[in-house]
Amino acid sequence: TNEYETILTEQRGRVGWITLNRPQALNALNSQVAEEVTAAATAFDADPGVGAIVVTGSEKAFAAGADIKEMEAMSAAEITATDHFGVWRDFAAVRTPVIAAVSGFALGGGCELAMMCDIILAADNAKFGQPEVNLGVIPGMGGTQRLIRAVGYYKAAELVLSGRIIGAEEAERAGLVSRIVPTADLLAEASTLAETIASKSLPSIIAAKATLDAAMETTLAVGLDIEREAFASLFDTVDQKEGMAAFREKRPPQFVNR
Ligand code: CO8
Repeated sequence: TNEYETILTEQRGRVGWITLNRPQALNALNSQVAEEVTAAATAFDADPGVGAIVVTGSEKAFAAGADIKEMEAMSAAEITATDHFGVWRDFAAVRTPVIAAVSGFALGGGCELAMMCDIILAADNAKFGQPEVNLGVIPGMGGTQRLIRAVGYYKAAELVLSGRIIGAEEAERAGLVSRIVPTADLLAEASTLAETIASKSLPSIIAAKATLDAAMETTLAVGLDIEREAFASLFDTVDQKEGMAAFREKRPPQFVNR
């Protein structure tokens, strides 16, 4: 399909693909990209035929940040009044698991977009950082908050305060990245992972993501309550009975996603 100008979208089996496509600006995230990525992700989210989403860029750049040229002349009042980039809240609220397949630069808003996803797969050439202090500003799409939750206060503080850019290995050691794969294999690995997730029962996957998300927001006691309730609710699904019967009968389950 090509209803968008700054991204490419495609559904392959039960996986929705969103490819950032502004090569002339290293996929810098302007307002149009924000709106199109969010619209595409929201549409995939609403489609029960989609069980996982992959967001990726080019080999050189996942995304080199928010669009500096678009922001440069803005005033504080304008950023606030237009809720510049508030649309990303709707992207982060997507209930379907989203995999960021990162090759090349994931800087500033690019790193923040990756962190709005549930899983970050890195190509061995991936580079992550929050270089906003080099521009006289700070991260504005979640970088100070999500990076701390991902890598802990001290690592995040060093990166946000210095603007230092890290490679895939350091990002993996820090826990930002779940796995590093050879650059040439990134899309195939992302595809296999997304297909694996999309092959599970959708209600269980949606409940798992919602419960994982809750852990980012709340205390252990409240999070355990949320988990217990979500766990119990799944025993009303056809797929729970099927999954457990299939185990007992030593055969693969046939999930119907309800
Ligand atoms: N915005 C706009 N254009 C960009 C951006 C960007 N973030 N990054 C690269 N480009 C453009 C370049 O201007 C250049 O365009 P042109 O050919 O017209 O001059 C083209 O992409 C290619 O870039 P380079 O020639 O610079 O490529 P190099 O390979 O030499 O360098 C780098 C690659 C190192 C990635 C370099 O481009 C760079 O440093 N980019 C900026 C990285 C950065 O600072 N990112 C943070 C941006 S600020 C941010 O993300 C804040 C988020 C919060 C916003 C929330 C708002 C509410």
